[in-house]
Amino acid sequence: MQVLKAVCSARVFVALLALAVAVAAPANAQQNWHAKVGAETPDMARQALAFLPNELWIHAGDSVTWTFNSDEIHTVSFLVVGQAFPPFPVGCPGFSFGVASFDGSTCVTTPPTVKGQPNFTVSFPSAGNYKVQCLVHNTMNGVVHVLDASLSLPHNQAFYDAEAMREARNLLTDNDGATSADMKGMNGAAAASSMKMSHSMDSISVRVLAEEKRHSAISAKLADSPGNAAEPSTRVTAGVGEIASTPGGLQTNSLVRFVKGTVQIHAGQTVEWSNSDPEEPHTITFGTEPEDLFDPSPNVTVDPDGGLRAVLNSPSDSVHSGFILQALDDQPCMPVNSNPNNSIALNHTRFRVTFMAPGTYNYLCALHDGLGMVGEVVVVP
Ligand SMILES: [Cu+2]
Repeated sequence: MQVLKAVCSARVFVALLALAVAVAAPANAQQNWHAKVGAETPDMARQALAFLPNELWIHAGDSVTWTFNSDEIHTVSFLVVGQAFPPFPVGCPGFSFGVASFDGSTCVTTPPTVKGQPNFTVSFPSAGNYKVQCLVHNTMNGVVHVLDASLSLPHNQAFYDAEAMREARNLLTDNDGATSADMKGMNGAAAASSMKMSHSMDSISVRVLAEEKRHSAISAKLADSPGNAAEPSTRVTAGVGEIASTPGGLQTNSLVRFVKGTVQIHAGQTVEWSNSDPEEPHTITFGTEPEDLFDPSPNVTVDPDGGLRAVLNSPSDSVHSGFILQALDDQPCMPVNSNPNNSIALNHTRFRVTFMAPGTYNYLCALHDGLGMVGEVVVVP
């Protein structure tokens, strides 16, 4: 009984102490929280398309400051329930700069932003659960839980800082098994650092290896049948990615590189590029970049299987694949999207080019060459 009394009075003491602390630091003091937008390896090849962390618990009246942290563009956007998902160049329409307030009634978004550009601070006056979304990357989102000021919060800023680092590391070390030697645009030190982080047997590497295996089986079959010069002799993976999830929402990692993108072939042979990234579109662009990056150049045709095709007669020729990308997935109970440019498995994800003349053909992704996404086709007689 004495013990119980002692425990009880200790509890009362702790409770009184907690009350004293609560009085000393009023629950309604407004706090400013911090989170990051995106992360990347030093060579920019691996991109974490993610809010880091992507789940926060704060009090009504608090604010959150998001710092942009990658050379890939992102937005911090809070949309209104029921509004049409806006294209990122359009915004809400319109954009907020520097500071904004969100209570669920009026859309707020930054313009597309990269590392080194101004932070974005959003204050949340009302309790509620608010989804944060990147308008550039559909599979990049999170949630801010805004609690009444009388409730206690589960985590402090130190927890969120550690969580951001942990999530970024998990996304950036998800290696597809490719080495720096497989990719142009990987410089020595940066390549070494990303190699150090690699672990070879994760699901992405399995995916790439499986695809390579399938390809070599096809090649063996084609070699038996004559007259298939238009069939690809060489295949290049134009980007690889993977969608991950926390309880707060989706995060995506993308390898923004042409894997084994420097290839040598004979005149008359064909190279096929294919995109294995669920989120990032890429282009395969030779020569002059067109104004319209989204659509293929006029010298591109469509194969019966939906793959795109072109023929280059000289290293000075230009051709642009347009966006090679996976479509967004269809949602249960929503109308299935019949637009072939925006329904799953019906997008152009492959580009085939036949090279007629010897020479060196340099190419790039018109969207990501700034991140180092370039390659080279050497055509020998
Ligand atoms: Cu790209």
